[in-house]
Amino acid sequence: MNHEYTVSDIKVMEGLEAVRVRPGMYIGSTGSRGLHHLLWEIVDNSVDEAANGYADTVAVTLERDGSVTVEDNGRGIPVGIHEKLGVSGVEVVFTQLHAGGKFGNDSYSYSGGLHGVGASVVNALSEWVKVEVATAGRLYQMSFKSYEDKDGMHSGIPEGPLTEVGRTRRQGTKVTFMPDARVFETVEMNFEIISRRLRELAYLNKSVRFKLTDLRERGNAKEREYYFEGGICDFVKYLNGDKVPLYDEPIYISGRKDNIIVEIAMQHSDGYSENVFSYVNNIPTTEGGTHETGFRSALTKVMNDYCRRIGVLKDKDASLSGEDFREGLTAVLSLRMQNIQFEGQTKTKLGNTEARPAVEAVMTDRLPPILEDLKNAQLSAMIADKAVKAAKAREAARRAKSMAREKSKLENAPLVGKLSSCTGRDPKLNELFIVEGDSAGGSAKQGRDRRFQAILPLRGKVLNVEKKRIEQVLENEELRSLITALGTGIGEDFNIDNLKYDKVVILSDADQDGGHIRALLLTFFYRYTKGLITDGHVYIGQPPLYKVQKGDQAIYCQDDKELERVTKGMRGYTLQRYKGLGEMNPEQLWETTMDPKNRTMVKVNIEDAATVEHLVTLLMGDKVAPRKEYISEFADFNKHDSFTNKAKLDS
Ligand code: TSJ
Repeated sequence: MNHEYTVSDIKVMEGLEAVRVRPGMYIGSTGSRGLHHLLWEIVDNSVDEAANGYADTVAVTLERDGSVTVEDNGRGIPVGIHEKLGVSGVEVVFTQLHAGGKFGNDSYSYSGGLHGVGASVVNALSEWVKVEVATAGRLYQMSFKSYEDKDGMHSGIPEGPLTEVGRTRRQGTKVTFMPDARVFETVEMNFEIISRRLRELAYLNKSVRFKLTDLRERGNAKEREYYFEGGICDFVKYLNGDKVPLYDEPIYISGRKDNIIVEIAMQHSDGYSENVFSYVNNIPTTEGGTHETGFRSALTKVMNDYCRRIGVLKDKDASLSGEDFREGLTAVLSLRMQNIQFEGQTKTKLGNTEARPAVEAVMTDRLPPILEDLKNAQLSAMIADKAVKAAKAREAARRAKSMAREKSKLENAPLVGKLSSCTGRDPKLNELFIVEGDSAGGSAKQGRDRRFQAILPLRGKVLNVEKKRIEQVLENEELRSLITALGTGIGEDFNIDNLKYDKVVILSDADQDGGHIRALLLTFFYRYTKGLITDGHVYIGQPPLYKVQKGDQAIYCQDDKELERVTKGMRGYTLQRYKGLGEMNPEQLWETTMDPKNRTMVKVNIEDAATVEHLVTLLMGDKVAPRKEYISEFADFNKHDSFTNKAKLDS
């Protein structure tokens, strides 16, 4: 770490050509994800510079012509001539694959890791790149271009060497790139995705200012700025923003062990769910891993010790379980370390064994004095008290659960009575439609293909599980019939292998009520059967909003935009607007919404757990005021409902 970077440290491995041939190998995909990956590659460099204390501002601009600019006020990419290659550092960074300290073992970099393939990959996959470096009073420029001629494709070719173009008082690096439309299926960057990630980075890198400007729409520039002096403490407050915290300020712990930097912020609320968001080198570790394990085990140990010391637990008492201390806990865990290894299905699980003892050491070292601090007496008592209550509730829940199991055995028949099951027995082919309202349920029952489609009609509102412990969930009839139909069990008992349907489709009206029911169901899935969502089994049916009839021909439209397109220049048609699913007859419902050949369904996909979490608590939590605000902000619950926007749904 205490190593001065020089231009010759940059390692040189292979030519740029490989990148064009197999873009997926370098950036994952050539879809929207891969496109944004280009931006993260560049942003990572600026974040590194800021994390090392040399820059405090990172600005992203979506330019009018579709190019993207990233600018920081750091030291500037080295402009000196590389010893072995004989060209400037800037040229090396943009033309040599795997150039950059990140790939050396004595790397200075803490960011990237998942990204970290470097600026050369961005250059290879861009039509052109322009670089400006301002350093030591001088401004330098260089540009690169990709083109095709009789010899084939040439990518990322310098248009000339790095050139000094004048004097400047500024300092920093500015890179503009034009993603190549010949490579990407889409070259349209998404303002919300970028905004969300920059906000996250701002939380994870306190006191660094992140700016986003969107100039693409003429006369309608959009701007966002993120800056959090409190870092991950502010993140926790934001996540808990709609809950009732048990104490005002999050607990903040930081330390370093064996070259691993550990930062933790945590705060309990009066809710029941546990929400731990972890990151390594700014990368979300959605599947958890060794660092989270260390956090949980240390929290349990330290808190039990504390409870014994203050007499909440007596000698004869059994220790409280970890989950008791995590009831209502929101925590953000951020590590910085080298040579990170990812595991798990989506490669978002930290595998480094050394991370666990490092987190444990920092927690065991720093948490006790905070608990013991007289100023924090109330905080400590609140946590202990909450855990004791949680333990009692857990015991009650265990009893209720086994009762519910017994009960459900007895009442199995009436419970699944509401479900119209399908005749086919292959779960891989079967679909469960959860339909709002009895009349729509009736139409769906008649209209479906009973060989593989089952219907579960919902009467009235679904229980808001966000405000309930598991025993109340198990007492709710509506949810019990759903749980029985799914076959997977819930919570700790959840087992995806027992899922009876490949697709679980929510079918609700395209109005506010329908949106609410959908949000309630998604909340239930999110809290109790998360695997259904992460494995991609949950869908949202998209019934049409309009029917355009001309003669004996009918065209269905999903939304106003489609209606406009379809009816443009058309005359002499009749228009029907469906107020709800109930207005459709069985044939129409089949044709438009259920028939796999015609229907559009949107798959629910949790990409951004922190945002979904925030959203779930915002929509379902105790505080009403922010929820109202949110609902009016997203009043159009039809297609662009909150989950569509925030959790990112893809067709
Ligand atoms: F991706 C990129 F390489 F194109 C890029 C790099 C893009 C952007 C917007 C910024 C950067 C960048 C690189 N910002 N700051 C730096 N800093 C360095 O590369 C740097 C400067 C000086 C020294 C040194 O040891 O003197 C070391 C480094 C890594």
